[in-house]
Amino acid sequence: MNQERISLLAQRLDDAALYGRAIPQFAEAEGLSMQDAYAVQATAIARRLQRGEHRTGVKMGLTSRAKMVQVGVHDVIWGRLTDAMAEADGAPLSLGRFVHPRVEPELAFLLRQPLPAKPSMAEALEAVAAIAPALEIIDSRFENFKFSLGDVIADNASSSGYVIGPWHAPGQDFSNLGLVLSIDGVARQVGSTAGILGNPLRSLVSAAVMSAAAGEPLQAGWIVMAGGATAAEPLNPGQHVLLEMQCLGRVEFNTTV
Ligand code: 0L1
Ligand code: MG
Repeated sequence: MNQERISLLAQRLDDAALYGRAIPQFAEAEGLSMQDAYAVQATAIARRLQRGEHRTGVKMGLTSRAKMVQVGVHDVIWGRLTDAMAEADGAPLSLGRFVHPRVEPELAFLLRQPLPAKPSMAEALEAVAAIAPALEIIDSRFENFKFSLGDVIADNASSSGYVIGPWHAPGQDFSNLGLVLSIDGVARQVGSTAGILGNPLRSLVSAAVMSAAAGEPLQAGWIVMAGGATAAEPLNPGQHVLLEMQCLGRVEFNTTV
């Protein structure tokens, strides 16, 4: 696909995110390859960076069976994070800018050094400065939250916002920590960090491989969101959203219109 077409699709997605308006799927009609889809994603992110946003890291998507089943797409994917997506722990979150937001429980990594293109699990762990419980706000720009693999890759893996809880040294075993996602005091998702590829560290290794292959190796100071440990829950105004994670504590926000 030529760069002109890629730029047009990137603009369509970028506008949909900017104005909170859903658009029809396009991957099938456009004959989008995986490579094209990641090129659309990169071009849409470049538009954000041109507007003054800064790159903060990487998000991994569809890293758990629960997530794959929920959206009917069965491949691990990745997307790019910027500072405009970061929301403060405990702060109100206005839903006005989203199309049909959902929230999911994750584990976040903070890197203290760059990662090689194909790190071992030990090398990946060595690069981690801290880990934290985290909430990802996802929002497909496609109508009815329906998409194919190519669509969702182009749409930056539905990336929309992220909230990071308290950081902890990575000295403890975080491969199987229990977690509960509650909305308005009612447990809506119960799971474990083991839901993320059996061990969230595997997701960090995949992030290193995939982003290095795209010419953007993981950097010191970047955040890597490991992916949803459970299915995502829909968000509506007036909710209190809380993630409690064994050993790592809590992260929360309140939704407003
Ligand atoms: O973070 C994710 O797993 C999202 C990947 C894209 C699919 C979705 O929107 O749930
Ligand atoms: Mg996610």
